[in-house]
Amino acid sequence: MENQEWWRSAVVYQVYPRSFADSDGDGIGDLRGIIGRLDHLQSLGVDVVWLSPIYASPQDDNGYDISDYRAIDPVFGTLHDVDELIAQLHARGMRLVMDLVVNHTSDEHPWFRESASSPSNPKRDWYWWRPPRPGFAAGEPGAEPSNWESFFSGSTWQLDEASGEYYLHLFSRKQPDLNWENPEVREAVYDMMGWWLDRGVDGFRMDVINLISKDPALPDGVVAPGKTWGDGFPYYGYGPRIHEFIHEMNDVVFGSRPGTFLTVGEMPGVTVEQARRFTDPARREVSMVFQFEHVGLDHGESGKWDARPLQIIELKRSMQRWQDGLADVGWNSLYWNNHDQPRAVSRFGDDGQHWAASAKLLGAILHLQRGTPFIYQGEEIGMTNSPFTSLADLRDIESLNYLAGLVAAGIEPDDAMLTAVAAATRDNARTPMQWDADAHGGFTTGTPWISSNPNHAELNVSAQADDPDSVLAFYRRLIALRHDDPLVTTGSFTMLLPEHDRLFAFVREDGADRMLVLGNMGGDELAIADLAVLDDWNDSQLALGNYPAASIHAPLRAWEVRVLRQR
Ligand code: ISL
Repeated sequence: MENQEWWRSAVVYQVYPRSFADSDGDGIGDLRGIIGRLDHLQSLGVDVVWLSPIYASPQDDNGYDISDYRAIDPVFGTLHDVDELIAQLHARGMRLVMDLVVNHTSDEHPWFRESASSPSNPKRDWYWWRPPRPGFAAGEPGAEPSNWESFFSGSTWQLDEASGEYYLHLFSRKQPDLNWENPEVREAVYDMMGWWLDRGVDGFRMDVINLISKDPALPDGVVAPGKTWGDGFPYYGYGPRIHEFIHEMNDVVFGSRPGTFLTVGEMPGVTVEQARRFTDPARREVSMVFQFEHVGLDHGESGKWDARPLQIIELKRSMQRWQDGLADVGWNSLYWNNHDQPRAVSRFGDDGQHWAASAKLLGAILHLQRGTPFIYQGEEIGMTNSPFTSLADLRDIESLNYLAGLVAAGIEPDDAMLTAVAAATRDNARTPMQWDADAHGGFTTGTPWISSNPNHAELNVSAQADDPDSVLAFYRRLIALRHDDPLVTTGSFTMLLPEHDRLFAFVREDGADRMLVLGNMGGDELAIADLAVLDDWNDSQLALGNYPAASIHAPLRAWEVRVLRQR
């Protein structure tokens, strides 16, 4: 079991190729850039690299709109480069997981081009085509076949003038949704996955995989007060055939191949109960899911552009629910950051006075939970949000569509709105990786596609690489702890003091073998001497901390995390 489920003791590192390292000076990161930086990943100690999409793409959504699954976009390199990356990773004992984006393709994919060419084309049914709503003429407001709102603002339906029919796109209009009801679609996807596995990749991170099964009746959703469009999520978020499709994929693609692959289902809106089913090994669906509950806790009533302060008690409650829910069956993924989220140290920590301590604390209270941790590029050096000050700084389609939608509705974005977008935009995750103090943080010798964070002059890999007190050194220790101490993988999880609004504390346990993690989530000292839970930890050792050792009853300093070990 240990070997079969190797990913339980692994740490995954996500590379966003566009922003990682540019080898040819065109301002866009590429595969040769990644190959040139493998020493960094190896010295960090990660086991798996997950690459965001590098396939041929018009780049409407930075590669999450694929026009050829078996070709590499020239801005990133060639298939030969991928083969070399796989070989070099494997030679260093690391694995490669590819992004699999099969809820939708690009509208420039030949499948969609054929599908759109005529209603009688054999591939018509590979996508979701529908006539206008009865009683409405094509193009008339209200003629959309359902009232669903796109993740990227506006309707999920785009009119095709030529045929007078609409096609479904849950994301941008250049990302038409594949029709998984059609067995030919599924076969084509499974075939393509096999092609990549046969090339040597070790698994897939599956983009919005919980959205692939839609209720074929496409019913209208509830329109919330003040909204134009309805919520289609109940009809595609956990559709009627979702388990069947994911199980079938597992069976067809992985069933006939030796070895164990890592499969990570990215599932916005998934519940703990659903996640138990998806990750129950007996059902053979996915190794783990990426859920979004904890990164939604600072969203206000109208969503991510309407932020509210994180309540630490709510964060603890959410994490505890996921830990408890997947304790006996299934498995958790653990993350703060990915390419869609603002930087955790700015969002949940303190990117000012206590930047380093809070970055380390966030790392420790996440990595020492039960599950597989994911590090997003730059998190290991505590990269922060960027000071976006004008619209011209932004690149992300989600942010740009949102602002365009406001303008279309007659609302001129004011400073408060721009500040809210700057704090929440996905672009915060996408500024160039900060390698050194050179221009653009050493990311490119050209002009980067998105400006680098001005703090690259001080905050970079090279400044931290040899400093034993750096955030980077702390992340190395955290990863080593997981590899050296089986309790981190196997121990049970118990949240302590759930109603304490500043202390994040939990125990990992296997009989007398125990670990206590105490984290002070704030900039003021926190007295803990009178906490009864400490009484039976007197003979413990400090396994890891972000301050010089102190007695276990000493107050926790600003953003201090203390990891105690007892055997
Ligand atoms: O990014 C989000 C909110 O800011 C999410 O709603 C996100 O769109 C959702 O989690 C799905 O994300 C994935 O699929 C998208 C792509 O744009 C994201 O980058 C990807 O991670 C469509 O392929």
